[in-house]
Amino acid sequence: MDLSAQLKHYTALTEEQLTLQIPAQTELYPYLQNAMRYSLLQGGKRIRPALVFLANAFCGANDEKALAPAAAIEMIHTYSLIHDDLPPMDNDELRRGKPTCHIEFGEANAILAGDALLTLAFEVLSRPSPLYTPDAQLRMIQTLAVAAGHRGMVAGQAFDLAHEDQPLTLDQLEAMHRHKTGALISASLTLGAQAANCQNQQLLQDLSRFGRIIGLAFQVKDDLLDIEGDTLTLGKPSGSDLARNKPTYPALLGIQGAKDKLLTLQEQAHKCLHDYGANSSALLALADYIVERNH
Ligand code: GRG
Repeated sequence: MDLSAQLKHYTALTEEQLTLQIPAQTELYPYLQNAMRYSLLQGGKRIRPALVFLANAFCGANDEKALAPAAAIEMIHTYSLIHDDLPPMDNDELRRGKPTCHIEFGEANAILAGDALLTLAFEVLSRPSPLYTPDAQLRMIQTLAVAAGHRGMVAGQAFDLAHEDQPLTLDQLEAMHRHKTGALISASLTLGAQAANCQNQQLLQDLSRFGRIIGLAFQVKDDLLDIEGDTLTLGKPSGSDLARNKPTYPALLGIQGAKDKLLTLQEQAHKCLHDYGANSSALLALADYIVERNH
C-alpha cells in the first residue's frame, strides 16, 4: 500500500472509532455532543492518528491496538483547536473549511465541547481492555497527559499568548513549537509503540527523537503554508501569521532560510530511523508528506 492509500485507511479506521465514542444524541444534553462531533468529524488530515498506527505497526502490532490511542490523540488535538480558535486566544472563524465551533455553537458550548473531548480522550485510554496490559495502559495515559498538559502543549500555548507582538529568538520560537505542536506529534509515535507494548528502549528513544524532529518540521511547513498556501486549500485563513505579527520561521529566517531548515529537518528525520531499513519506510514517507504537503 502506498502512503496515500495507507493514510486513507487509517483515517477511515480513526473516524469509525471516533464516531463510536460519541454516540448520536443519547445523553442529557445532545447539543454538546453535536458540538463535539461537529469539530471532531468534519475533516482534518488525521496526521497524529496516522502516526499512532504507523508506530504501532513499526513495532509489529496489529491495527486494532492503535485504535484507542489514535482516537484519544485526535480528541486532544481537536479540543486544542476548538479552544485555540476562541476569541481570547486566536479568535478564528474558519477551521477545517467550516465555521469554528464557537461560531456554530456559541462560546460557552465550544469551551465545554473542548473540555469534554479532553476528558473523553482519557476515558477512552483508561477503559479496561484485553488488548493491553494495565502497565501499557498506564504508560499511554502518562504519555498523553504529559504531552498535552502544562509541560507540553498547554505550556507552548501559554508561552505563545504571553509573547504576542514580542520578538522571539530562534531558540524561543523552537522551544515554543516543541511544546505547542511537537509534544503531541511526538507523543503519537510513543503511544503507538506503547500500545504495541514495545519494551525496546533504543527504539522508543529513536521514535521519540524522530517525532520531535517531524513535529518541528510540521510547524516550519505550517508557517510557510501560511504565506504560500491559499485559504481554500488550507481550510483556514492564510496570511494570518503576518496579519497578527506572529513570530514565525520565515519571519526570522526568511522564506528560503525556512525552506532550508525544513530540508535539514527532513534529512535528520531520515537519519533517525536509518538503521531500521525497509521497516521504517512508511514512517519516513509520512515525514516526507509533512514536509511536502500543500495544506
Ligand atoms: C488551546 C491548550 C490549547 C492549545 C492550542 C495546537 C495549538 C495549541 C494550537 C493550534 C494553533 C495552530 C494553528 C498551530 C499550527 C500547527 C497546528 C497544530 C496546526 C493544526 O494541525 P493540523 O494541520 O490540523 O494537523 P488538522 O485540521 O489537519 O487536524
